[in-house]
Amino acid sequence: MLDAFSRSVVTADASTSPVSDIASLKAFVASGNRRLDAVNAIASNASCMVSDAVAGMICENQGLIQAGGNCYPNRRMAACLRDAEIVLRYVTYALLAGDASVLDDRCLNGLKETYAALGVPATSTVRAVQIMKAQAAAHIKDQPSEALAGSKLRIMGSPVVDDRCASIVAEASSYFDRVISALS
Ligand SMILES: CCC1=C(C)/C(=C/C2=NC(=C\c3[nH]c(/C=C4\NC(=O)[C@H](C)[C@H]4CC)c(C)c3CCC(=O)O)/C(CCC(=O)O)=C2C)NC1=O
Repeated sequence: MLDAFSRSVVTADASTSPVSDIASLKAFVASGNRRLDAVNAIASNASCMVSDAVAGMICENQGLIQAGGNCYPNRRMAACLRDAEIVLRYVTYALLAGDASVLDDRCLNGLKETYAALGVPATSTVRAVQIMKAQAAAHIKDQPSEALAGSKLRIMGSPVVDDRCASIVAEASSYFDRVISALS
């Protein structure tokens, strides 16, 4: 598992050169508090995000909870909720580290094959991950929509920078995209 610092050391070592991307590491340090706020925005809302994403996935495809569906019976429903939570947790680890290797090595490696063997439908999993991607962007920007969140609407109140945290939102989105492409 690597983070932004160990990644730059490993990359430099591979070409037997000194560490060269000091400027990007400097930016990583400078935006550290923003990164921690982003991780907190996801982690503090994780159980709400997971249950909403899986509920949304099922609303759109109710066969999942009927006999023969992969969220039926309750044992599979529980496994599905657990998996969505695992994925979200590893995305927060990658976001904290500024590197996708923890997500790749400990969560996504072999997941597509496991799902194929168990009959877990990839398209439905991808849909749940897409919903979590949208939720994460809203929470990092601290702009969850009233229409979608209803009575569960929660504003964190952490400082939001001018670009509404576009760069950290883009980075978080890239980790969700990584999950989606690993399963597709
Ligand atoms: C640390 C990383 C890690 C991951 C990612 C992981 C995933 C994982 N998900 C599994 C099962 C499962 N995963 C699902 C998930 C779903 N079913 C659906 O219809 C939805 C589309 C989806 C939820 C979004 C289900 C239903 C099972 C149980 C399948 C079965 O036993 O038939 C299994 C098989 C063993 C078990 O049931 O516990 C593994 C290994 N385990 C790990 O240790």
